[in-house]
Amino acid sequence: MLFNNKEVAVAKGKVGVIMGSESDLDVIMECIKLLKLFGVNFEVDVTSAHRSPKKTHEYARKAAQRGFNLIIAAAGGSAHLAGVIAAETTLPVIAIPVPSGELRGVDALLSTVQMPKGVPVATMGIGKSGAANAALLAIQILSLSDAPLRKKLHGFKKELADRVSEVSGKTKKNLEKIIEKI
Ligand code: RP5
Repeated sequence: MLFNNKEVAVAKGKVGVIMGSESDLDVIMECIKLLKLFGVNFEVDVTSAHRSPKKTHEYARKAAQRGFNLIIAAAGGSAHLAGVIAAETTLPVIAIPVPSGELRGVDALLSTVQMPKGVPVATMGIGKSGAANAALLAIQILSLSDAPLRKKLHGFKKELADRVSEVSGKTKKNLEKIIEKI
């Protein structure tokens, strides 16, 4: 089972994972867990488009020369982290809108997804599922030039499908029992 596989070889590419605040970590762990599971190299950092703009610009400018193949940027509030990074690099940027404050991530989603023409950001869904999908999208991009990683993705997909079959089999039996009693 891929989910329990501890012996994963290290993939070729490297991902930069950044978050706007340490308070985003709980959500970002869903991303980090999957990157680790697939054996992808990554580096984590905290930088904010609003609170540490200089560091954020510097990070974006140096990302390619530091060997990153793509950046995953997570932020909440009126999130601008992914957009600011995308403005300064040609690397693909994947955004995770983090739920925080009164609007619970809808603010972060909207401020990230509707980028101006010319500066794309691949925006995931809000929160933990978005964080997991950010990792998977990054892995899919890296797998274009990494056959062993692609093989792991096929295994992952098969596992997802097997689980649905298992659960749907049980649900079907339960439903049949309930219908019989009606
Ligand atoms: C954003 O503001 C961060 O990404 C975080 O999601 C949100 C709240 O940050 P803290 O006030 O918890 O540091 O910049």
